[in-house]
Amino acid sequence: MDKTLVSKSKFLSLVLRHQPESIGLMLDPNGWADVQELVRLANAHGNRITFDDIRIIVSLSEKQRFALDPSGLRIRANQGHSVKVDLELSPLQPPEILYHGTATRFLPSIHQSGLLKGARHHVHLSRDADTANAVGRRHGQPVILTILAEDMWRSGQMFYQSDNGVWLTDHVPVSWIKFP
Ligand code: HQG
Repeated sequence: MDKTLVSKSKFLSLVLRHQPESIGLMLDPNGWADVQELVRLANAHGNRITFDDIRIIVSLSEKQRFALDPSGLRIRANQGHSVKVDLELSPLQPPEILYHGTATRFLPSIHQSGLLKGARHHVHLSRDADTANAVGRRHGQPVILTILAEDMWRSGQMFYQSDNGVWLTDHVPVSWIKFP
């Protein structure tokens, strides 16, 4: 994706996950926005974007950050929200092991409180260590934590999977984390 599209994609993340009100956009209770309205409001606020840009970003995003509904008229972010939306995720049994990438500077605090969801709806976990490493690198010197997900699930903790395959849970207590 070229630089212009990357910055347009970041703008979509901002308005569909965190600050729809920054352009006066309304998300429905399940996080959907009307694409035409999004385009109109974005341009009215100086963020140049077209319907075609959106279609290209949705299809090129390697992480499938966004989804268009079957009609193609509505769009939402698949995960990562800080605004309150109900993605209607169904609880699901996780694989035995999941990974969480973080930065070494967060380790003392994680040792104390486990993994916290912070501003997001959930703690984000990955199926593979490479993805976790890339997620951790965004915050500093990366470190990969191994999560005993299936045991945690058997103990009664809920897991969900977003439409783009990210594993989600509320909180990972220290007892289910294997530190390197
Ligand atoms: C850390 C991206 C101190 C946590 C990625 C992380 C992901 C703690 C940071 C998605 C802590 C939060 C989410 C504790 C957790 N003490 N630090 N007790 N518990 N942390 O960005 O998981 O590109 O909110 O380890 O690919 O990094 O946006 O979460 O380092 O899927 O589509 O607090 O964002 O996706 O950072 O990333 P974030 P994340 P997108």
